[in-house]
Amino acid sequence: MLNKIRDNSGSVLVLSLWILTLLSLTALSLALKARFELKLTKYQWDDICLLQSAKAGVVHAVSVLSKHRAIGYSALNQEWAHAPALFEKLSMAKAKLTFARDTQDAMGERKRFYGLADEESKINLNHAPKEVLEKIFSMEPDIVPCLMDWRDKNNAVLSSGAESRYYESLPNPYSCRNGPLRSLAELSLVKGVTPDIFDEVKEVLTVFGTGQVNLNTASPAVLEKTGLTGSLAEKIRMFREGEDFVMGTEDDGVFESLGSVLQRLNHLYALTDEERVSLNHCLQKKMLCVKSTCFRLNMMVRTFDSRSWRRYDIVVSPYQKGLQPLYWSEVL
Ligand SMILES: [Ca+2]
Ligand SMILES: [Ca+2]
Repeated sequence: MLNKIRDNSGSVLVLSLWILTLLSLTALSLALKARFELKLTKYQWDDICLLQSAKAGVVHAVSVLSKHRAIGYSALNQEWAHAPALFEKLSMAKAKLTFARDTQDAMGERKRFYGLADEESKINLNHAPKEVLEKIFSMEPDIVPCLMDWRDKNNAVLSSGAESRYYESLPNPYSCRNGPLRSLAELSLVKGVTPDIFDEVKEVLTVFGTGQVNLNTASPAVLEKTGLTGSLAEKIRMFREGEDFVMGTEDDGVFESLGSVLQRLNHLYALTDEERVSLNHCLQKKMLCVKSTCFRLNMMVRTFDSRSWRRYDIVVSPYQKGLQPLYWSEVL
């Protein structure tokens, strides 16, 4: 009898220990879940703060650009292009913002500017004539008719081109745009454009802006692809750099109007006939400008404790569309 009572006491003790263990595990699980949810809420709160701060950043950038609205030209020595006080370490809403633009000079040296980039410093794929596209895609000329088919409204195939019939026969089919490209990434959908070719050309291209190239901001490589001779593109670079040989400083040469370009260059450098012809050709074809209309914001946004961050790629057209961005993408 005594043994039976001892056995029962032992079983009750083991059962109690099991129940205690189960209760402890349940409590631990609830604590972990509560902690996870708290953390999740913090990150969701961070997301909201980062997005709101990025929107405040767009308002800030447009307000800086609006100071230049009445000036007849856009140049790299204006504060939208580089002003650390305005663009390097900003505190807006609930986060820190940095607007940076990385460039590479002719020697391959990289330089960081704190400011915005103008889209008219690049060639617009939606407007570039065939002769310009042929210079850009000289490594694979068949891309030119394919790209022209991609952006024209019809489904008539150009020689060596491709329309929807081709794209819809692919293993992962899609339709031809038959209209303007909406982002530069769309170029990689065009027949013949491999990842290597895309990487090779992406730095000189855009799908935003008027289609004209700004003589005050475009690189010599872009100017040459637009149709100017290589030697004239170099003379324009030297003129813009000024006496300190640095672009984006006070002594920079600036073209205030298209009408003054030939006179200002000729005053400093003796232009050859070939250089004059290339300049006049581009001017007559209305391929050049001195004022930009679209600007790109490469924006890094961090929470004040640096726990969360986002990088945004945004394009605005402040003189035409105001605050509403033409393009907004989170860079992963
Ligand atoms: Ca088409
Ligand atoms: Ca300079």
